[in-house]
Amino acid sequence: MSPYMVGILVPLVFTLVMRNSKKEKQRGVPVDVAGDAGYVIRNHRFEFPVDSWWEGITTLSELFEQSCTQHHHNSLLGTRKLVSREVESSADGKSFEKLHLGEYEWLSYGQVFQLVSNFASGLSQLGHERVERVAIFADTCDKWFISLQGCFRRNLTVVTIYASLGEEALCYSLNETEVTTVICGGKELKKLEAIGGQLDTVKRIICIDDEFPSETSLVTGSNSWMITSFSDVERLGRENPIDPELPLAADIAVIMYTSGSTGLPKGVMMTHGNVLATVSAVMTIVPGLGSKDVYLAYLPLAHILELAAENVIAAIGSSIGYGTPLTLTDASNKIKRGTKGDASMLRPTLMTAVPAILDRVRGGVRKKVEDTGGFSKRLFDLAYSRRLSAMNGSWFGAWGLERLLWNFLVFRKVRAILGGHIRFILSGGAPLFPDTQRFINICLGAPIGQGYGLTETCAGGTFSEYDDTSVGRVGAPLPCSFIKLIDWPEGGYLTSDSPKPRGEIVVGGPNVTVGYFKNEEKTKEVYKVDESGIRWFFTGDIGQFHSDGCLEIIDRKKDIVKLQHGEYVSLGKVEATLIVSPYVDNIMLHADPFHSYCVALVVATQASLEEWASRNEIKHDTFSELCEKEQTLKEVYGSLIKAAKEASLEKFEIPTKIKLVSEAWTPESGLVTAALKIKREVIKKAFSQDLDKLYSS
Ligand SMILES: *[C@@H]1O[C@H](CO)[C@@H](O)[C@H](O)[C@H]1NC(C)=O
Ligand SMILES: *[C@@H]1O[C@H](CO)[C@@H](O)[C@H](O)[C@H]1NC(C)=O
Ligand SMILES: *[C@@H]1O[C@H](CO)[C@@H](O)[C@H](O)[C@H]1NC(C)=O
Ligand SMILES: CC(=O)N[C@H]1CO[C@H](CO)[C@@H](O)[C@@H]1O
Repeated sequence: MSPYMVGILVPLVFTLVMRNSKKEKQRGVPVDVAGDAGYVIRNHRFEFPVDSWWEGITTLSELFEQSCTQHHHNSLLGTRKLVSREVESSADGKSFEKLHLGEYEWLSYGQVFQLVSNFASGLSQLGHERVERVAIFADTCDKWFISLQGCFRRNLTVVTIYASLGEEALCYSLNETEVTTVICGGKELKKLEAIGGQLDTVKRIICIDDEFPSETSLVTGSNSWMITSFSDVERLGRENPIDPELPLAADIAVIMYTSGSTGLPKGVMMTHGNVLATVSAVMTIVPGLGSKDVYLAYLPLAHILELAAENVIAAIGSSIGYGTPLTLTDASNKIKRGTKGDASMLRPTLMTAVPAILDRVRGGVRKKVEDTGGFSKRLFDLAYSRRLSAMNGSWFGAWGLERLLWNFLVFRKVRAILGGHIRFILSGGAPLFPDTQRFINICLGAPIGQGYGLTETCAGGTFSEYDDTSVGRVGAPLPCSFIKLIDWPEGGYLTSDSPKPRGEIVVGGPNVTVGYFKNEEKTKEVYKVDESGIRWFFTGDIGQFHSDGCLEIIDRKKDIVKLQHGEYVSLGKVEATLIVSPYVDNIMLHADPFHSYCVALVVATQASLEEWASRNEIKHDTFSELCEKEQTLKEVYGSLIKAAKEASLEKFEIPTKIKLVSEAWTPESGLVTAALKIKREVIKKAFSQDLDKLYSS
């Protein structure tokens, strides 16, 4: 049968039985919060923010202990055994490490609980005092989770640090929190050694890579550290057990360092109650969570999304299998050819992902389809477009049969990339491209729940429900959050705007963290408690509510944008740097969280560019023609690079592509204010096609 026949027959048969239900579901509802300006929306199912999903449970340690008792024999933590490690070299002489990894080996809830208790006792035996803080600085793995729970059982606050923050930030955060014990891997230990002379408070290192020689001491600068292996601490605790000292809901569980927009990292303090509220909210949004689920863990645990997700899984009796971003699929970089990646070995039902990873999955599938070409490609395209139009109906419509058919014919193979059993993907950290969301929805046949939340709100905020097939929005408030919009008159966003209320997004509820560590000033600036006792965090993001109570992010209050990989770009700063080029009359840098780089619109200075053209005998009739020339673009771009280098901008701050604009931006054109400040939103609209082109070429 040709793809065209399939194309005619299948729609015909299924259109007959297809019914689209178009009635809008109300996902968020307005709520009156006493004595407060702004437009507030809550989750449609919960009248008050949810603190805890579990009766009588107020801390993460209580939750974990209860789950271990209930699910004693279930598998909890799985790690793949290393079969062999090989070095392959490519044609150009570079060498790559390839891993052959075996089956998952599991620890049961009962076993993990024992390890956690032992580790907690071992920490005390090592001499770690009650009031001292522990830092965990390592890749995601089972010992990370065990260490975390171990610290909780002693009411110790755990400091986490993004591995990507860099040396200075690492030094800063360990020093600021006066950490005395650092739990790390062998790789991280090398980094610590390099800055050892500056880490005055660190006394003990617990290395979780077992091959590391234990009971050594290391002198770095004027400091000396005692180094112990994880298994020795565990053994020490097993031989000398002591009673736990459990925390209360208001005790600080984690201080999580994230990149700050001004350079130095900020430590966000989260109580057990905060994290528990987020964990509880996740319980309500993933349909049918239970002990049969298998979760693939590979994102950094220093990220609140991953930390909350693993605590959810460990609370319901299901299993966590560990992997890494470089060994995720059979085709991953570090996987030895012909052996299995983490996903196909584990066959998970649940995953968390950040947009960059999903973009990569989509790119990989697209490339494979293009490379194969022919009938397969046409069939794929047909199936894709059929499913795309079906998405406009509902998820579980009468076209379910057609979905089964396409899944069998086409998408089964795509699903196999992630093991074939995925039923829900949680995406967070940055907004997901609508196209990618659609692609993953269709090819994996699994809904993606997309969240909006910040470390400061303990990842609480909004969440797009599993049956919401719209794209580009971030969903309705989580059960643990109220979402409020407040006027921002300077930016022209008002809650009285019609048809959609717009304004700065403020998140309130038990999920909102207590503030920044040792930074009361900043805390006071962005956290506020209202008359009714609800704690609010002012995000600086601008949003609008749709009629069904879902939120869409439309702008940012400050000219600071977070790129896809988490780096902050201060638009104003970079523009001020680049405008020194003699060819630049005006410039608007554009950056957004969908891309890892930025682009710029550059208004050319006619006089200096004409002079350059005549000097170099570049023929042209009009100035706008000159601006279109490849040579001109190169010359101007070169001058920008020079200015950027002189001001030592970071690589991600330098636009990778520019568009030369020949007409000046004037107040009359409406593109700049009377004071000649650029109006970003207006320019963005006026040049939207050019911007799209810059990103797509
Ligand atoms: C937990 O530790 C913190 C900080 O050391 C302390 O203030 C708090 O009282 C402790 N909680 C309990 C229940 O002992
Ligand atoms: C560490 O913190 C102390 C004060 O808490 C400060 O005096 C010192 O300069 C800091 N060191 C580094 C390397 O940041
Ligand atoms: C889905 O519906 C929207 C409007 O409701 C329309 O703009 C869009 O083109 C539709 N998409 C498909 C693939 O049918
Ligand atoms: C830290 C914080 O905001 N705690 C609040 C959590 O929510 C409960 C009830 O909503 C409040 O009583 C706490 O003050």
